[in-house]
Amino acid sequence: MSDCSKEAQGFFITLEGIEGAGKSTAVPVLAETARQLGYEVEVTREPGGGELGERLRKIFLDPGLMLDADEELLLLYAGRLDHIRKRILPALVAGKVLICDRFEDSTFAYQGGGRHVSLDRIDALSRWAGVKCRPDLTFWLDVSPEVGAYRIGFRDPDRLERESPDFFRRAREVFGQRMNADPGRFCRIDAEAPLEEIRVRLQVELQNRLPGRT
Ligand code: Z5A
Repeated sequence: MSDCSKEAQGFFITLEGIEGAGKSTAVPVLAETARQLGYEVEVTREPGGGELGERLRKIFLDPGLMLDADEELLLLYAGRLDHIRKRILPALVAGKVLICDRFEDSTFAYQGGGRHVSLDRIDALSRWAGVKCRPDLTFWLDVSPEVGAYRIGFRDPDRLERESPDFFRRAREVFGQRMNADPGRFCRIDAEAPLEEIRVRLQVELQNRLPGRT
């Protein structure tokens, strides 16, 4: 775990990608693999994770509300601080593998890329909020907006899912930029591949990257 806390001995994994990329499908595969490697595993998500974050998630995704980008950012960081203090740090200090379905890269992709907030401004907010947790490993499940939208087409869209394909194209672009800026942390998975292929790739990548347990 980078910079989260000196005592944090755990391993922080995040999953990122646009809607319908298959993050929720991948989480149990990673959790099971880490358990088989002898780790205690905790699974969480953003927006959400902590009590405050889960309440704010309902507001954040409510299609009946109009929120501008700054209001979104402040909601996200309020929930994130609570999540870090009450769930992420304690799990990492306890030496667990913590798997989080979305984290800060999503903010840069959606509020930055999608909503056109300058990435420097988001960076400044993150610093102001004192977010020092950096994932050890980020799986970017990369899918086109068309395939992603098709996969989730059957359900009632939440507030973000009502955005245009261009919004998701910009978000996808930012995930790519963040991977290029920090290639050691990211593992890109072709999320349009068959599920079984993705499952095997996730298992192999995790086995290669999780520090051995003695
Ligand atoms: N958001 C934000 O704006 N800023 C932030 O800082 C954060 C979040 C943290 C909620 O996230 C929204 O919050 C999200 C970004 C925003 N909005 N959007 N869009 P979420 O993670 O809770 O919601 P989501 O991204 O919309 O998740 P999702 O649509 O459920 O996607 P997923 O978890 O990646 O996909 P899935 O549920 O695993 O799979 C979807 C379907 O595709 C399902 O039927 C699977 O069986 C199928 N699937 C998955 N993989 C495959 C493959 N390989 N082949 C065929 N079918 C597949």
